[in-house]
Amino acid sequence: MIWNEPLETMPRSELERLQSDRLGALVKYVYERVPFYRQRFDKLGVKSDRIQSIKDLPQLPFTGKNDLRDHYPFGLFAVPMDEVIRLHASSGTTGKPTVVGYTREDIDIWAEVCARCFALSGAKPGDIFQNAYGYGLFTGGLGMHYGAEKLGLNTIPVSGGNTARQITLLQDFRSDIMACTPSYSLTLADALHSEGINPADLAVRSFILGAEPWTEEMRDEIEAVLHADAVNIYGLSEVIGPGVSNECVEGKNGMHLMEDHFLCEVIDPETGEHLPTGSVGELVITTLTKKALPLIRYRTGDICTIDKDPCRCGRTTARMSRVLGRADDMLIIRGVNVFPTQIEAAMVGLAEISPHYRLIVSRHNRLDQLEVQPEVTEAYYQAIGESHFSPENQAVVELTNRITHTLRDALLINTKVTLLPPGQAPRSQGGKIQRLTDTRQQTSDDRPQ
Ligand code: DLL
Repeated sequence: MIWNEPLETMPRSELERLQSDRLGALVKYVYERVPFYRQRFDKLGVKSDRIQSIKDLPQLPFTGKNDLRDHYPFGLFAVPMDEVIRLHASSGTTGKPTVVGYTREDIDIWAEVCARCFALSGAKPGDIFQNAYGYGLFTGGLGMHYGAEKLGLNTIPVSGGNTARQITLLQDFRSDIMACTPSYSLTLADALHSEGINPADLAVRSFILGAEPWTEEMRDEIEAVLHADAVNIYGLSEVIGPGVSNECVEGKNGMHLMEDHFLCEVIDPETGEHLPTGSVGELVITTLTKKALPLIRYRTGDICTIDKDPCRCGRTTARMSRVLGRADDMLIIRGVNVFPTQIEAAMVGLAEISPHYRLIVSRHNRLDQLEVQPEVTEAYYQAIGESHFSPENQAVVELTNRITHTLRDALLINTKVTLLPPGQAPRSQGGKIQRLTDTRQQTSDDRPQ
């Protein structure tokens, strides 16, 4: 089922005309209403009435997460607060979160794009839908909720976690569709297994999985253990929340972008150059219809490709690949966003350690683990004595524990800390320093035994 057939199967030439019209109106809208954009356009000499086609897009400036932070909390809003009916915020750990606002019209658009996602995932009106994305400031729960109601699903707002209750609902309500993070679907599979429940006896046809990176290998595993389709959904708070794109269950070969609302391009993350269709690069999104927080060329930081070839499901919308990585260095550890700069900032006051460190992210028993390896100072190393510098040494244990607590307070997640002798952490070779090793894509310990 295609939820909005006229818009989702529109010939590309017509779609591009619609996008051009909307882009022209948007540029005038933000110039008139958002001082930040007026100043940026003026500085760059962008004349808002000259932007009339999507071909003009590269002339426009980018917007970044920092711009939202610099105008915290509501400084980029384009409408007065009495027109804003909802606020959400991104899952920042320390510092200021990114705040996003919605007018009534924005909420309707959000419900519309999420309704399309459900149809893409194989849901039909009347299906029972178990929504295991978190309700709250996170956009996952409420975003999916409104889309589900719009499509006409029996919506269960169970929210995230509480696996025993999720299983009870799956069994007693016989949910047809479930939405959660991909890693949680595996936790659920484990719990079903240990309860002796055969997932094939449940009614779920489709799991709608997103909000964090996952792989084709994980899909194979999830589909095999849960006896259901696993489809990918993508989105980000700044742009709307879930609903930017979603795979079709027929193809499962890239996520259909809601291109009448979101104008998407791929750029070179280093140079900012707009890249031809099919290139790997950073996804940049211009919101074509949002009223409260319209964004021009928002840099998502997500690396992907875009494919405009026709899809067998009949939709004409372009498809984005899985998120292949992050352009910046933000890590998502068990759903919490962590920036290496936060780790540095937390450790900077500790006299015993040098500014050099290594980060290792891995996955054990399906849980992400962040290991921080700070290097101790030469003075500390000499004071302990080279031959006594070992994880068992009492002083090393004390310092390790102290750093672990400091990091937990700063990041709100548990990390493993291992001290390195002087000179062992990576140094810049002239270019960008590579402090991070992320083995999550390669580890096989989260595969079925
Ligand atoms: O995660 C919105 C969402 C909720 C999407 C529920 C899908 C389902 P944020 O918390 O702002 O919003 O995080 C956005 O999460 O820039 C990506 O890096 C990552 N992300 C989201 N979906 C996917 C996905 C929500 N399917 C950030 N694959 C984005 C990989 C994803 N990464």
